Amino acid sequence: MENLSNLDYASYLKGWIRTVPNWPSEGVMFRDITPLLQNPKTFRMLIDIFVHRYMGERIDMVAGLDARGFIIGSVLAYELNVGFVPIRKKGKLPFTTVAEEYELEYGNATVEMHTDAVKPGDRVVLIDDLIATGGTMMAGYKLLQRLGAEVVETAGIIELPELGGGDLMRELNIPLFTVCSFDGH
Ligand code: HSX
Repeated sequence: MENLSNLDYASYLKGWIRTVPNWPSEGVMFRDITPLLQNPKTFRMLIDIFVHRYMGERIDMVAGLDARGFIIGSVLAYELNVGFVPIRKKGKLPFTTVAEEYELEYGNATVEMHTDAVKPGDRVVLIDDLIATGGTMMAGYKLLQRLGAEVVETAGIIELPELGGGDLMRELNIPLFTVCSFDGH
């Protein structure tokens, strides 16, 4: 049986992230978290890292970004005994929404949130799987701010430093926590 007691959890979990070269396009190294989620032990360890980080804080809500942010965000919210709100890609939410457009490498994207998803003053953790350019996370951050919420921290599993999103967010004083980072695109 594996001895987990002396383990560097972040490095261990990083080892469960699969790199798929040239997907979805030539030259891209896709960081695939499905092996990490598939193994019940690593899934639990991953969630526990976030739970331990926020369980001593006053948190009112977890917001998750479409789509992998839903997987970890909803479990985190459940464990923290708070509600979960989805921030979705354009056109998926049925009620009135606020929207934020952001730039992708080619073109634009829009994320939306229900106008009653959070209340002014709510303390929110915003979560996604990965920060590359930071565009998605910052769009979610702006939506929450527009509704008057206080984003206690933005959180992810992976940061890709070469794409600059993490540095940009730190420059803008947007609090960011990630479990691990990968060099190379
Ligand atoms: C990927 O792109 C991830 O799941 C994130 O939602 C997003 C991160 O890219 P970026 O907006 O930081 O460039 O699909």
